[in-house]
Order: sequence, then structure tokens, then C-alpha cells
Amino acid sequence: MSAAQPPRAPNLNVERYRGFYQEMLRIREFELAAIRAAEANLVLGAIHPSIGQEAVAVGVCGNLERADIILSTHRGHGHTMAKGADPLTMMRELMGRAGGTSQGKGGSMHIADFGVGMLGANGVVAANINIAVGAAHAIKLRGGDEVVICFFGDGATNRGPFLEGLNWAGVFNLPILFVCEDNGFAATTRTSAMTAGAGPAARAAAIGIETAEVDGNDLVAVDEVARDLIAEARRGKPRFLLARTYRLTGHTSFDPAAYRPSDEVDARWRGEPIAAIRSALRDAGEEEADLDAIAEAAKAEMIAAFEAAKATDWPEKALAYADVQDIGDPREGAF
Ligand SMILES: Cc1ncc(C[n+]2csc(CCOP(=O)(O)OP(=O)(O)O)c2C)c(N)n1
Repeated sequence: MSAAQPPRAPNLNVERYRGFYQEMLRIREFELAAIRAAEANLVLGAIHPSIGQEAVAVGVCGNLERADIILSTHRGHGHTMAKGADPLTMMRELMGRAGGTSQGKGGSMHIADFGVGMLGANGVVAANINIAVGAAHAIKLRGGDEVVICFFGDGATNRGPFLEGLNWAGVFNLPILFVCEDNGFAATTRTSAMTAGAGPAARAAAIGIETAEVDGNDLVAVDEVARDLIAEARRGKPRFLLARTYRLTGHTSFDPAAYRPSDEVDARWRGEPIAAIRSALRDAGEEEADLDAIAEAAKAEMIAAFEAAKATDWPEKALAYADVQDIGDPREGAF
């Protein structure tokens, strides 16, 4: 008899979730590098880390094709990377450098990478919802088979565009999945303190949009529910997913988040999604050393992106007004 084998979780698709684990780590390490960059005053403007929320980005975007579209929020690094954007190009954007996703003009909150179907992060809470609905309507008018994913936070559901966008998607049967990342807070305020009624999913259901709720820190659960919802949305049945998660760091990289009790944060760290999928992979027979190697590679990749972005030139001054508007140059008195 050979030595006892480690217990295997027979239903875990190890290859798929090893890849997702890697992607979550890449996002985590990108954001840790971005925080270091912000602390070193290399980042222009605020950054909003999504540390702790990576399973939502990866579990949803892992079910998309390159041609599918996503729209994100001020907290958009994870979504953007999960859709396939290059971290060095993104890091250059955060640092305002040449070769950034928007040549350094957008920064963290306005990252966009049309090449991977990422139509934009957005600094205006909920403003991305109607842009996403517009993109979905365009797909429908063109007869395409792409789907749009619109990510937003629980706080966004208290703004008008949430009603407008979901209503329009419902009326026109648009190919869109709304993903509400409910991290319990809108900036420094608990969402429960300013949200009436039964919450975001109930609001979507009232518009006639079918909803699902999921533990957003359970990667496998997010992956499975997203797969089904995306298939339905692609067929012109708008869907809504409420993913409950937790923002482990402050609202911005400089927010110490003193408004949260430390025992609450400690408990949430114990349930954080990367450790959870790592543990599931280990239970399924993956070697510790292999899982460590994936983590180390992700860290090395993002340290290299940080250093390379820092060493990148500033954009040429002559390009300051390129691409930003089409009504002329202010130096010519155009506005
Ligand atoms: C229209 C608008 N109002 C207020 C703000 C300031 N603000 C930035 S992020 C934020 C909280 C958003 O909360 P939520 O939608 O839950 O997203 P989260 O930050 O939790 O990811 C607020 C109020 C803004 N950017 N836009």
C-alpha cells in the first residue's frame, strides 16, 4: 500500500481555480504595490484598493470573453486586471506616465482599456451604470452576442442612475449583468445606516430584474453563479448579482478606517478570499510549495511593474490636450 494521499475535494476544478488564485494574487500584489507608490507620492490622486474583494472581480470576469465589456468604479483595479489589462500599463497610468492606459491622463479612477473590453472606471459614484446600459443597448442594436458587466458598490444603489439604468435595461431586455459589490460601507459610512428598505437586490427585483445573492468571498460560489447569470444576460435577460464582501483596507490608501472596530476587521481578515481558495486548493491536493511559488511570482511581477513604471518618462507636454476633448485647444481660445 502506498502512503495515504491527502484528501481531495473531488469536485474542485483544480486547474481553473489555480489560475483564479493566481489572478487574485496578481490583483492583491498590484494593489499593495500601488499603495506603496501612493505612500511614496508617486501616484497622482487617490487610489481606492479592493483588497479583500478580489474573488468578485476574478469570479465574474473569469466567465467573460475578450470582446465582452466591463464598466467599473473608483475601486476598479481588480476588475480591470481580471479583464486582462496589463499591470505595467496600469501602474504607469496611476503614476501619470507615458504609456499608461490613458497616457497618464486618467489615473486610477479613470482607467480604461478598450483593447480588453474595459470601457472605464469612474470617479462619479453610479455614473458608470448608465454608460454600461448604453453599451449593452449598442450591442443589442448591432445584433452582437457580447455581454456587459457593470460593477458598482452598495452605496451606488442609493443614487438615481441605479434606478434609471436598471429600468432601461429591463425595458429593452439588454445583455447586461449588474454586479453590486456590497462591502458594507460607502466611504466611511455603513451602508445600513443610509439605505432604506430591503436593500439593492430587492430594488432590482422591484424593477422586474431577476437577482441572485452570493458570498462574494467564496470564489467558487461567485464563479458558478456568475457563469449562469452571464449566460442568461447574454441572451438579453438583464440580471443582478449582489456579492457580499468586505473592504479590508481603508476607503482610500490613506484612510486608516478608524470608524471600524478592529475585531470586526480581524474577523474579516480571517475569512479573506485568497486564503480561502488557497486552503481549498490545498485540500484538493495542491502542494504548498507550488501555491507559494504562484504567490511569489505575483509579487515579483508587481514589484517589477512598480519599478518599471517609476522609471518611465512623463508624457510629452505637447500631448496634454490630445484625446481629451474635440472642441479645440484652449491656447487658441477655443473655450
Ligand atoms: C456622485 C458622487 N457622490 C459622492 C462621491 C464621493 N464618494 C466617493 S466613493 C464613495 C462611496 C461609494 O460607496 P460604494 O458605492 O458602496 O463603493 P465602495 O467605495 O464601497 O467601493 C463616495 C460617497 C462621488 N465620488 N460621487
